[in-house]
Amino acid sequence: MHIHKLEKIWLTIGITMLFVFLAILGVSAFAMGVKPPSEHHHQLDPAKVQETAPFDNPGLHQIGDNEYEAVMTAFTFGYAPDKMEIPLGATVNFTVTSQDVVHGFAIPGTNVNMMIVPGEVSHVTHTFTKPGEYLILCNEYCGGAHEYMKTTITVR
Ligand SMILES: [Cu+2]
Repeated sequence: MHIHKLEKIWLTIGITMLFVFLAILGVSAFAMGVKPPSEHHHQLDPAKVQETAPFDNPGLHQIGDNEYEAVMTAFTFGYAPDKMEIPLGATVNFTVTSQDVVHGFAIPGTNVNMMIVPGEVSHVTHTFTKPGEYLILCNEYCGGAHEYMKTTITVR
């Protein structure tokens, strides 16, 4: 079998690159101890969300002059608490977790848009300067009734 000179050069470069990459991977994994973050410690147990502070006391809590903390839990397929009333002009710090799978937390028309990961607590802050009904919806596919996963907050 005849192999063209240029093909031999390209085969040599390709095989050399493969071994260089495998050597880098091997040295970083076995000699330098680089590994995936599998020992990451979760902030809370998703199965015990209702017993874990601050999620044992969900809802809107005043924490300052016109500043509130909204403690919420996402679940298939909704949010707790279901409805909230926010005073006009208030700055709201949302503290949200999930008790089952990954959910979204987005308020269309604002820059509130975050992923809610079970075991983790997500934070976002927004100041509501316009009165009205605000929709909170899930924008991470989370199961059969994902498209019905929503709630509303009223600013007045
Ligand atoms: Cu969801």
